[in-house]
Amino acid sequence: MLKLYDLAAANVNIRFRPYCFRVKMALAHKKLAVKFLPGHFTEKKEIEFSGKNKFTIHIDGENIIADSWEIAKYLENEYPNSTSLKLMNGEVIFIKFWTESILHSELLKFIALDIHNSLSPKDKIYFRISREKINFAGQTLEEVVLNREKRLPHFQKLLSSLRKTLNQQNFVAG
Ligand SMILES: N[C@@H](CCC(=O)N[C@@H](CS)C(=O)NCC(=O)O)C(=O)O
Repeated sequence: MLKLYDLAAANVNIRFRPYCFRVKMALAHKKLAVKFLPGHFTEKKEIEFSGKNKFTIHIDGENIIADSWEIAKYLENEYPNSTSLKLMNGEVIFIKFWTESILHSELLKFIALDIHNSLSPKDKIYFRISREKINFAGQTLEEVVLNREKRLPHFQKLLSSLRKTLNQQNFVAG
């Protein structure tokens, strides 16, 4: 059985991390069954065996693969008879980079405090300190989400090409 470590909130049924979602979508696309193992920001001991300090970690028997893109490549190579992820298609690469450089950071400006509030007490401290420093140049999470309703139209505009694409076809990649 394939296994995937997946970051979780205080309630382990709440999973919110985008890179883990990518792998879940890839596994679903390839119709591969997987067991999800919940992880936490401050409990990285669980994934020490992988030599990495970030989720996403995927286990397939003896094989341990880290990083969502590497996992996708691995799944393509190891499971060639299931539906292809078409990783080399231009639009897939474009979506990967657009998501990482634009979508994630813009979305985080809306939901950072909600993520924080859903975490366990220890994870809350870690998330606040790391995100305020790394993602928001010292702004507090509360300052970051301030006036988010007013910023919504701008964010919706950023999504307009996606929206138009999905009005025309069921999936971004056709
Ligand atoms: N490039 C990696 C990024 C992995 C990543 O950023 N994982 C997040 C969860 S989605 C994480 O583990 N963060 C832990 C931390 O910030 O301490 C991938 O594609 O999997």
